[in-house]
Amino acid sequence: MSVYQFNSAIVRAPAPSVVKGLRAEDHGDPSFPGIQAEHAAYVRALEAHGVAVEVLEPLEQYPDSIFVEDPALVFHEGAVLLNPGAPSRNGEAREIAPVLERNFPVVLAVTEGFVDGGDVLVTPAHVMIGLSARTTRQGAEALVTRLAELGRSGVIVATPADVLHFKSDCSLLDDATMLSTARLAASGVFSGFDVIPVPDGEEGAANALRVNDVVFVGSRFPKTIDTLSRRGYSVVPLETAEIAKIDAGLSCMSLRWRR
Ligand code: CIR
Repeated sequence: MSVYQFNSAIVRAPAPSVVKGLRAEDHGDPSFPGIQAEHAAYVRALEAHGVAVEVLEPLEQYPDSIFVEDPALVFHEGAVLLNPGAPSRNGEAREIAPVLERNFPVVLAVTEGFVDGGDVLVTPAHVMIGLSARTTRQGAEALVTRLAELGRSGVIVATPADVLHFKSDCSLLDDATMLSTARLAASGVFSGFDVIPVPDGEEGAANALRVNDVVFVGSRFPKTIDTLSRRGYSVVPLETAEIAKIDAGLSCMSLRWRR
């Protein structure tokens, strides 16, 4: 079973406070109806491709809580509660803990250091953990230990400077192929993979999402869509212009696993 075969997902509906979500550079607040529309289309796309989606209640006190990928990591065999590195997001782990308890036979936790799920890339051989402004070495080492308890191998890698999350710059397209920005691929971290570089100027497209037989890609990135289509991938373009204003892409809005 490939690591991108999913039949279950958890998402969280956006609260009005999402327009105040964290961002590295301010290009103006996103629109709430715009984010709702992008989120709804994302949920529909998951469902259309064979994924049963549980939609959690919005959390007004946590503007970024729509990005459920960051406080947890999930697998068929169990879940890991993470420890988000942004102070305004740290409480999201406590909010999602009961949801994990309800869905997974085993729930482990990272309690030392900090880890955001956006820095965690699951590949067939290893779980890659990118050190970043959100993920500390202590947190990454704790996650490697938790992963070993689940029978998985974790490797700690670097995230390019000034990039929010490791997965802001890459996504797994199939068992052997990685979509990556040139800046991340240049680090050599994907040796052993066939790397498809995202075209210049479309760096934001690197956070795509393989789901079963399709790849979700931001519809703002025509060159990437063309490249992947020519390589034989079945691309589902999704609007991301509003969530991009708060530094988000397509992996961050769900936790996905094979139940
Ligand atoms: C944040 O800065 O935490 C949010 N505004 C964006 C989180 C995106 N998460 C992800 O890529 N996994």
